[in-house]
Amino acid sequence: MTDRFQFTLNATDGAARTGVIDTPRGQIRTPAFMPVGTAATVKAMMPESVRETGADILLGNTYHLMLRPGAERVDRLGGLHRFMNWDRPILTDSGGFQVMSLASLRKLTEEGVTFASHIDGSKHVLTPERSMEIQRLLGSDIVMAFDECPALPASEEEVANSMRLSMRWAQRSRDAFGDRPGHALFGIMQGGVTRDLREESAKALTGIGFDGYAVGGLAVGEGQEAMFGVLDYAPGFLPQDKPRYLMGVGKPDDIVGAVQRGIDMMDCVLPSRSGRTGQAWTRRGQVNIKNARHQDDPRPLDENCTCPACRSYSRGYLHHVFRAGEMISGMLLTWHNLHYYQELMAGLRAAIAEGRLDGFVADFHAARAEGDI
Ligand code: PRF
Ligand code: ZN
Repeated sequence: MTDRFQFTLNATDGAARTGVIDTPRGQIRTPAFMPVGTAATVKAMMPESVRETGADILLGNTYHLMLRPGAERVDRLGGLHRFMNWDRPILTDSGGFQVMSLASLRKLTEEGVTFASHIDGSKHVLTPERSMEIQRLLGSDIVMAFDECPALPASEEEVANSMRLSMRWAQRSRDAFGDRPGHALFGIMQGGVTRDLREESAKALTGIGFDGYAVGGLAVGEGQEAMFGVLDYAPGFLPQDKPRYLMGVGKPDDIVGAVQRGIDMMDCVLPSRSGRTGQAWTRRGQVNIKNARHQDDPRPLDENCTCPACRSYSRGYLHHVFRAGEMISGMLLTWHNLHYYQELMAGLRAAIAEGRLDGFVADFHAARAEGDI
C-alpha cells in the first residue's frame, strides 16, 4: 500500500488504456466504473455487496451531503468512509452540476452559486473554496474542482463564457485545496461540442496542474454521436500520464465507446437507478422485468451471470417481486446491474492488456444485436 496518489499506465490498445491508480485506501483498476453513492449509500446495496460486484471506488456528492446530513456532521461522525462503512477510495463531485440540475432559485455570479435546497427550500451558497472545504470534511480521496456545466444545446458564446468561468474556478479550487498528500484534485474540462473551446479549457487546466482530468459537459443532451465526436479529440488534449474521467456516463455502449477513445474512469446512476425501476442490463442488451413475458419463465436473467440474482432466482420470481413492490426487487436487480457493469470493465481491461480490444468490442456489439433470449 502506498501513502501517495499515483497513476501507472500498464498497456494501451489504440487510444484505449489500462492501468492502476494507487491510493492510500487501495487500488483503482482502470478503466474503472464508479457506482454512485449520492446520499452516503449505493441505494439498495450493502457496501460489502458493492465490493463483491468488483467496484474499487464509489462516487459521493457534495451537493446532497452538504444539505443532508451536513458536511460538518459527517466529519464529527468520523468522515464519509466510516459513516457509510466503505473503506476504499471515494471520489466526490463538487456540487455545481447538481445545483444546476436539482436546486431552485439559483443565482450564478463570479463568486459562486446561491440556491434553495430541493429538500426544504433553505438557502445555501457554494463557491470553489466552500466546495473544497466540504470535500475535505467528507474525507474524499479524489476531490473534483468546482465547475459549471451548461445544458446543451446552448449558444457558443454561452458555452465559452461558462467554460472560462469554470477555468477561473479551477484555479481557485487548486489554491483552496492546497497540498494534501494522499488526496487528489481533478480539474474538469468544459467547452461543449466546440473543439477550440475544449482545447482552450485543456490548456488552462494543464497550466494550473491537476492530479487527474475530467471531461465534463458531455451526456447533457447532445446525443451519443456528438459525444463520441468530442471524445475523438478531447482526451488527446490531456496529459498521457494522468487519469481521465468522463463524468456521468453512461449506458454500456457509451462506456465501451469512451474507453476505446482513451477514457479511464466513469460514473453513472444508470445501473443502480434502473435496477429500482425494473430494468436489467445484460450481455444481450436491456431487459424489462415488468414485461408479462417473464411471468412463467423459470430461467435466470442471464444464464452466464454469476451474480446472486442470476444464480438463485428465476425471471418469473424477479417479475413477481417487482410487480408486488417488494424491496428485494430493487436489491437483486441493482446487484445484477452493478455486477454486469463491473464484469464489462474487467473484460475491457483484460482486452486492452492483451491487445484484443477490437475483437472484444465486436463481440460486445454482436451479443447485443442478438437481443434478449
Ligand atoms: N461537471 C460536474 N459533474 C458532472 C458533470 C460536469 O460537467 C457531468 C456532465 N455529464 C456529470 N456530472 N462537476
Ligand atoms: Zn446477474
